[in-house]
Amino acid sequence: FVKPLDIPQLVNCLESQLKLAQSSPYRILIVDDDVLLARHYKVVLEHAGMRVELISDPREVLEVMRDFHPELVLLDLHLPECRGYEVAQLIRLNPDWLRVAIAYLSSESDEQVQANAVGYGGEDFLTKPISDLRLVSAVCVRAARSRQLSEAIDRDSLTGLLTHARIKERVNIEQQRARRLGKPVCVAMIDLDHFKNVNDTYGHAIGDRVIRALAQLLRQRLRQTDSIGRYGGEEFVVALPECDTAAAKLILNDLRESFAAVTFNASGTTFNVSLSCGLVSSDRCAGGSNLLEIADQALYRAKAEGRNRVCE
Ligand code: GH3
Ligand code: MG
Ligand code: MG
Ligand code: MG
Repeated sequence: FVKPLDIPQLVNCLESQLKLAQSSPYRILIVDDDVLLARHYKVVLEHAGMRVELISDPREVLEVMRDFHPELVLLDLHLPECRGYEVAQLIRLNPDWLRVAIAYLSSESDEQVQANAVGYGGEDFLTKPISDLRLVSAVCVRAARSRQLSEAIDRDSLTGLLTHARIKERVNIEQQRARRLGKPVCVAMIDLDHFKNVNDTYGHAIGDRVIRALAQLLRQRLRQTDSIGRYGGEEFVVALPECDTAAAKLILNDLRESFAAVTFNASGTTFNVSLSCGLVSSDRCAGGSNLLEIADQALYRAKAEGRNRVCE
């Protein structure tokens, strides 16, 4: 029997962390051979809105991590085949899991043993017995931190837009979703015109300011459901789901004109920068087409035809 948690009391101190979890619950992996106790933890954490996987055999850890993508691993120290710190060490060997938080949860009370375990890669040592409230708050705070870090890693540091890898992934996901829904996704590749001149004339710092200005304009103008990424130095990719070519062309031409009208100040003068854009809609291509490649070809045509234009 699990007594319901005093959620209002929790929410007071965990408000921002719980808010983060509303869109998608935190994923917690518990590795513990004390199945009864671990099941209790699972129920408690699920009651607080998290998703929990439970394993008692440490040999399953890597496989479950690959499928479940936990944000926090709660590790027992004394396991049948090995020690929890060996599992932590194994997880830390794989750079794909840098963003996963690891905390021990064990009845081990020897401080030297605890310190050694933390030295192997777990960040923290929680001790059993642990109250439900303490468990939820400890797990929630660590999972939230892990998610915040993870989201930061996926963002380009100059612009805050999605990184190259993440926008490529988004384009693929949207392409599959478009096929399922029978509604097209439009993908645009945008590149600043004669940007080398901007850097050469006004310096790199001013060039950076221009890149940030375009990022800001894209964020302002596009919908919450659109994806925006910095694909390369002065190249951007946007994915516009549930949008046909005609609508996308209007949006992008509007953006193009707005950006060309932005006046930048540097070295006592003013200047403007234009952009070129290549556009493709998934409903004009075969199923497995590489939309980014086709958008890039359209961008090449926009450059060849004189720049400051949108081509399909
Ligand atoms: P085009 O109209 O054909 O695109 O000409 P361009 O000069 O814009 O094209 P090119 O690809 O030759 O040059 C892009 C320039 O963008 C070269 C590089 O120095 C600059 N660049 C790339 N990344 C950054 C960045 O992060 N900051 C700044 N300031 N410049 C960058
Ligand atoms: Mg144990
Ligand atoms: Mg350029
Ligand atoms: Mg370029």
